[in-house]
Amino acid sequence: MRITTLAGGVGGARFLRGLVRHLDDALPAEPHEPGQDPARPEITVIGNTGDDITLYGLRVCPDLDTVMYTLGGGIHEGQGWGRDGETHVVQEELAAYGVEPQWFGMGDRDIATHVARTRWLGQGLSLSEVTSRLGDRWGLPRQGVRLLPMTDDPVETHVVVEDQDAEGGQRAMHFQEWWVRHQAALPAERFVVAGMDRARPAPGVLEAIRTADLVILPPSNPVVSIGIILTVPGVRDALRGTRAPVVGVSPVIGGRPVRGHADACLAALGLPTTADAVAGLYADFLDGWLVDDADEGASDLLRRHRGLVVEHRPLMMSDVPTATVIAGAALDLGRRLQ
Ligand code: GDP
Ligand code: FO1
Ligand code: CA
Repeated sequence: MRITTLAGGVGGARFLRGLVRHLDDALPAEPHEPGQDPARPEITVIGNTGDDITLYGLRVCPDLDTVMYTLGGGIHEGQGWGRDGETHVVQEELAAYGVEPQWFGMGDRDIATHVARTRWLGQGLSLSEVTSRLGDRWGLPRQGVRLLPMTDDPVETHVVVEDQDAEGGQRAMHFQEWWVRHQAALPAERFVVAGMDRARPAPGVLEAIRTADLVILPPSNPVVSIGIILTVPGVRDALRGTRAPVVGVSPVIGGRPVRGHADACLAALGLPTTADAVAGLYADFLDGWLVDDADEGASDLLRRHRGLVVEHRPLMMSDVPTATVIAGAALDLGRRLQ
């Protein structure tokens, strides 16, 4: 069985860890050669690279790294991003030299990932090749996971905000500056992805969607994670055209974004923070939609107007076991829609 997922950072990564755990639990107990067990489903993760940024000359890919560290057991659990057991000597030394920016926290262990990535990119490897190399260290292949960047071409999400002092009354800043430095408090007018006009999907991305047995959208940010992946040329068409059922898990619980600033992102599109509004963004390819019990009321509307199969259950991923149960429910819904 081939499962293809689209993923941002923390929400996507926690769901994927649950998915891997659920599939592991379903495997027979006898030992088997790694990669030899035909019963183990292959999971392809198409990761968002719109968050990527170059800082201190290093290429940083936050969402790819969050997925990689979470699956590899190296994530800072409390934060949801970055490395566990982290120290910050390098950034303190950079601060002593007055090197900016200091608003983006980069730990020493994390920096090693960015140094390795930047070095390999400089040697001519594609981002896909680099991501595969980094993922080997974290045991992704052993878990049946193939992590692909959505594109090998450098792209960056920028946020257009109002600024009376700027020409035209607007200015654009990197997504990370808006999200981390300004905590998404400056109302966003729109999101633009620099470089997307020249971007192509990374090798294997469209094929993974077209040939999947099941496509799952984890509870990732619908605008700046999944929404950005959907703007990669060909991705949306592949989702519309795939024979696989497409099942999504709502990132909104009880009208709240759970964590992060998805509400500010939806507001930029003129949308409320509801499970219904998120499903609307995927309406042209979505077959099944899991909402939280708290949003059950909205599901009637979704069923009647969009012909979606909507089911409800608790969707808070409080720990690995709960994420495992949620991933199992998404898989189960997908299997029933096949
Ligand atoms: P980011 O890149 O780190 O912001 O992570 P993602 O884009 O993958 O996911 C962020 C989204 O995950 C947030 O907008 C939340 O709405 C959603 N989210 C986070 N934790 C949970 C959870 O426990 N349950 C559900 N259903 N959604 C969650
Ligand atoms: N998020 C923050 O809120 N503050 C930070 O200083 C920060 C640093 C950081 C460093 C590496 C990394 O992989 C992720 C980091 N994040 C940080 C999360 C980052 O903003 C992600 O892009 C989130 O996925 C937001 O969508
Ligand atoms: Ca992100």
